[in-house]
This record gives sequence, structure tokens and C-alpha cells, in this order.
Amino acid sequence: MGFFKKIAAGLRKTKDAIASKIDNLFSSSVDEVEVEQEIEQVVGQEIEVAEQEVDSDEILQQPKQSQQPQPLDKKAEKALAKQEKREAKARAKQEKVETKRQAKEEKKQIKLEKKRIRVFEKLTDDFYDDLEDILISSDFGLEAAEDIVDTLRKKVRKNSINTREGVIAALRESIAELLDYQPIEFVSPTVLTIVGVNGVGKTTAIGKLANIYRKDKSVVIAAADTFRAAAVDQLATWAERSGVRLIKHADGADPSSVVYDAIQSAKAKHTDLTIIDTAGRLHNKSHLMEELKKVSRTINKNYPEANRVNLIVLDATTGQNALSQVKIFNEAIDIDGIILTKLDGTAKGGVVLAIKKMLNIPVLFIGVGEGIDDLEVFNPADFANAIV
Ligand SMILES: Nc1nc2c(ncn2[C@@H]2O[C@H](COP(=O)(O)OP(=O)(O)OP(=O)(O)O)[C@@H](O)[C@H]2O)c(=O)[nH]1
Ligand SMILES: [Mg+2]
Repeated sequence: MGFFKKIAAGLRKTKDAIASKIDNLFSSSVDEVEVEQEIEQVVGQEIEVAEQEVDSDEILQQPKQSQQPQPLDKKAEKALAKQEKREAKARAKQEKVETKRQAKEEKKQIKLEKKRIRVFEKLTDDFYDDLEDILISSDFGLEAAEDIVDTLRKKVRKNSINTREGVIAALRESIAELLDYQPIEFVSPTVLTIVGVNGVGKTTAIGKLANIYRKDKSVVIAAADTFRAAAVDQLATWAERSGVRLIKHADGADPSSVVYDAIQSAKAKHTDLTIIDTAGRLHNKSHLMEELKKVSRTINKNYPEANRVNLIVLDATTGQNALSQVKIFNEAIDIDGIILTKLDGTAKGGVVLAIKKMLNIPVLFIGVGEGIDDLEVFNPADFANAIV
């Protein structure tokens, strides 16, 4: 669907920061070329000098062989002996140059290899540290950033990765592996309770979910956010848009009584999926949590045969703060998964990794806009591609 078309400013920032770090690492191979040239220059000169010595030696001149073999007089014999001596000397000199040339070539290769390793090692150490910093500043949190960089290091070492593309692929894999999760099945009948602080996108997510699941399930939604005026109307609009049934009471009614009615309706009509909208803000936190616990008890007591799934909605732009929201709600109601909204905005995306690493609660859906189709099943590999 729209996720890739919508890679937003925030995710793009993360992607660009990581890409430029990796590009820097590999553009540093220019240094390696310089090293090679430097060595070549020195070694090349030495060899040149040695060659000149040989070249300029008059002994190197080939003996005149065109002469007819003649009986040798003493003088000629002496000259020939001298010539042979010169030739032997020349050969020795040439051999020496050759040995020198070979030795220098070997030395050059060793030196070069050493420098290559040194340059690479130095850069990768810096690189890993910098990469970790980039991840942390993209909301990954320290633990997830360390985890991913460690996994990347291992992959690089194990597979001798030394290309830009190789590093990018290994980093994507490291991220996707950390995010891997077991999808949750909404087996029939399921009661899906949606919680989260105010304004994160609960009601919107319910509208989008209803629109997805009504295609192959019967769906009813319950307006159990009776706290905020207009909350019921907002949900009613979504029910209409997605074409599902709505159970509602008047503003200010007891949320548990709305849930009770929704359950009775679901039972009577054999509805596959009952989705419950809840309030995000009450007079105080403990009031909110007590109300949620009461809703939870109502479901357990009146619909024990139903499969229960509790999802928390988090606004991705709140970054690390989302972690403490999960912790608080998890104390009142067991959280099975996350709907991460507003990934189409300024969110840098790393919070997905932070939550998975710290709480081991998977992101199941992502919200990428305000429209009815802007909710997607979370795909770790796609997400990794979007931020690296
Ligand atoms: N850009 C963007 N906006 C979103 C997304 N999800 C929700 N919104 C917007 O966020 C605002 C709040 O959404 P709601 O669904 O009312 O949030 P809520 O959690 O139900 O809020 P309360 O009922 O007040 O607790 C609305 O303006 C939505 O259109 C999303 O994925 N992307
Ligand atoms: Mg709402």
C-alpha cells in the first residue's frame, strides 16, 4: 500500500543519516588508493634507479657476434675472455635487479595489505560508534542501538562484508531480525480492546481496522469512550465510513455498560470481531486505569469464550516517551501488541526498535496518515528498508 510512497520527513532523515555514514566509510577507500600510489612512487623509483645502473653499464651492450669464427690468436683469446667475464658480470647485475624488483614487489604488497587493514579497522571502529549515535538520535534507545550495531559487526565479520551494499543489507537484516514477531490471529470471536493516551489515534485506528476486517469478518465497534464529548460521534462517523455496526450510549455513561451491550450484541449476532474504543484521558491516571480494569473484567465475566486481544496505540512522534506509556497501561491490562500511528510525520521511527527491545511487545500495525486506508500490517523487512 502507501508506506513506501509515504516515507515521511522523519524516516527519511534517519535513512539519510545512516546512508551518509555508510557512504563516508566507503569513500574513505580513496585513502587506500593514495597509500597505494605513495608506495608505488617510492618502490618504483628505487627500481628505476637499479635499472638505470644496468642500462647505463656498457657491459650490457651485446657482444658482436657477426664475426666469422677465426683461429684465435692470443690477443683475440684475451679479448674473448674479457668479453665473457663482462657478460657474466652483466648477468649477475641483471639478476640482482630482478631479485630486488621481486623483493620490493613483495614488500609493497605486504605494506599495502597492512595499511588496508589498518585503514579499514580504524574506520569501522569509528563507523560503528558513529552509527550507534545516529541510531540513538533516531529514537532507537541505547539498548536497541547497541543490539543492532553488535549484530551488524558479527555479520560483517562472519561474512567478510566490505562493500557499501553489503553493509546496508546487513544493517537492514539486523533491524528486521530484532523486529521479527508472531502475527496475532483474530480468531472468531475476538474482543479487541484499544487503549492509549489521548490524541494518539485510537478512534482513527479503529475506523481503519474495521474497514480492513469487515471484508472477511463481521465487525461491531463499541463506543466505550464516554468521557470526551463528541468521542461517540467521531466513532459513529468511522462506523459509517467503514460500514460496520456501532454500539453506543450517551456521553458520560459507564463504559463497562457499553461494553456489556456490545458483548450481548456480538453473541446474539455471532459477530467475529468486537472492537472497543476507550477513553484516553480521565480526571487522573489511576481513574483511567481503574476504568480499563473494569472494562476488562466485564469482558472476561460476560464473554469468557472470546479470544482477547489488547492493543495500545502509540504516537510515533512522541519518541521514547511511548515506552513509559506502554509500561503504565501494561500494568492495568495485558498489552499484546502495538499500533504505531503518525509514522507519516516527523517520527524518526527508531521507537519501534526501542519498544521491541525493551518490552518485547511487537508493533502489529502502523498508521501512515489520516485516511481510511492509511493503516498497514507491520512488516519488519519493509520497515528496515524504509529507514536504512
Ligand atoms: N498524520 C496522521 N494523523 C493521524 C494518524 N492517526 C491518527 N491521526 C490523527 O490524530 C488525531 C487524533 O486521532 P484520534 O483517533 O481522535 O485519537 P484518539 O486517541 O482517539 O484521541 P482521544 O479519543 O482524544 O483520546 C486526529 O486528527 C487524527 O486524524 C496517522 O497515522 N497519521
Ligand atoms: Mg478517541
